[in-house]
Amino acid sequence: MKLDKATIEKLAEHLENCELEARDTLKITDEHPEMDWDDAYAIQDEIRRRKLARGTRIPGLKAGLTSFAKMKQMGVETPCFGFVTDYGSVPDGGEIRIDELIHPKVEPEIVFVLKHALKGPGCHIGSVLAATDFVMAGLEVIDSRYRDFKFDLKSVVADNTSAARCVVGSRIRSVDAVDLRSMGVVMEKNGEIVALGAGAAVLGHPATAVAMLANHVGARGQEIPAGAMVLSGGVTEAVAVARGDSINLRVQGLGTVGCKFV
Ligand code: 0L1
Ligand code: MG
Repeated sequence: MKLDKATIEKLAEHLENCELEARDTLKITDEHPEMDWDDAYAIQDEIRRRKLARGTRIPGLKAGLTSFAKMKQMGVETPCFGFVTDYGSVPDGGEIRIDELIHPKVEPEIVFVLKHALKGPGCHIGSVLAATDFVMAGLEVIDSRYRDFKFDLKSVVADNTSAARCVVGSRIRSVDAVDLRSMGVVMEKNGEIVALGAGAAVLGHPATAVAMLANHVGARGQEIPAGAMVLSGGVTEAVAVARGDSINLRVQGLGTVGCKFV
């Protein structure tokens, strides 16, 4: 690690305030170019600690930058990992207030809910499928706190991988009732198709992203707990939204999920 505890706490407070006040900022590596990956995750962990201390619940974890399209867009080869909050979880068909966000984008996700805890090292697709209770369709609203999306991956990790809101559908399916690789995904904005994909766009199989997350948290002495939901990552590129937009996602075998920006 290159940053001391006080700097990590200061950066976490700054990024969390930007999130809570819907205020943007310059990327933190501008002032701290020496920052390493452990620092980036330590800042994210400190944001999480601050929220837990205030009574926020963390219903799940997320993998980000898992689709080949998004990795190409960001020029990276590895996913990143973050967490989702109770106040960020919106009911299916619910409203999301645009004035609580900076420059939101929406992406389609396949969401896993675990019946058994998962902890790396050594997790693979099989471990994930065996530990999964059911899968659901989901929308993730990402909202990078960085001005004009000028960021690098370490800054994004520190900023809890741009996590902002998520919506999950109500149709649940066991993993053997759907084909997670070939399942089609169609996302519409105001009735127009804006993104199309298939489960395999997420690292060849969305369970791979969950296995990578389990190996990531395992390397840090943690686990994905039983009952947690895991957002396996955007199947397509994220789509920008504005006040008045309605998003509807259809995932083959998993029904629909939607939200409206007000
Ligand atoms: O969920 C994700 O794929 C994280 C994306 C982080 C970068 C961005 O805000 O576009
Ligand atoms: Mg995502």
